[in-house]
Amino acid sequence: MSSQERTFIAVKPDGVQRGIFPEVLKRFTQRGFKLVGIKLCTANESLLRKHYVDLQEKPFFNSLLSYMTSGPILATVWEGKDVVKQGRAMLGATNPLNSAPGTIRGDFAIDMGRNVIHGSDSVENAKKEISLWFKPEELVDYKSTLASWIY
Ligand code: RTP
Repeated sequence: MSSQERTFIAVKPDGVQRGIFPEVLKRFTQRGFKLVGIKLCTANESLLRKHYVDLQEKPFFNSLLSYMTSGPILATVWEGKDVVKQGRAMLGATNPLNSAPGTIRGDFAIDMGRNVIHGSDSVENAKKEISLWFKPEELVDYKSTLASWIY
């Protein structure tokens, strides 16, 4: 299992405006994952149509676009073993009513249409999403100087 696996985690506009983003950074950092990219940005419709290409036909697609363009998003990239799957587990189920306590959505989200955070659902989608949201020069490569087992 590669310790250089990467995932794309985005704190959605409600998560930024409600001040939940420091908690997200804290949880991923404490879990031992390495932050290799971070920026506060606003997403335009064309980027979101690419990001959510699989959901274009869904009845909630327009409200999803309005939600995701309603304010800044904190876009981040994290690196570490199994980070895609582990990250999804840390997020919790899409619908906060089904998200376990202790997960980010289970602890902070109120409803499905404002569920605080996005995380890539596969290694392949993570690669696509990272290249959609970040330029290669916005990502950093570095190794822990503390120990070889720390990312
Ligand atoms: P995400 O991509 O944001 O991490 O969420 P996900 O994989 O857990 O869920 P997905 O099915 O990809 O849906 C993307 C986002 O669309 C909104 N949504 N609303 N029925 C609804 O009203 C509905 N279903 C999904 C949520 O914000 C979800 O995170």
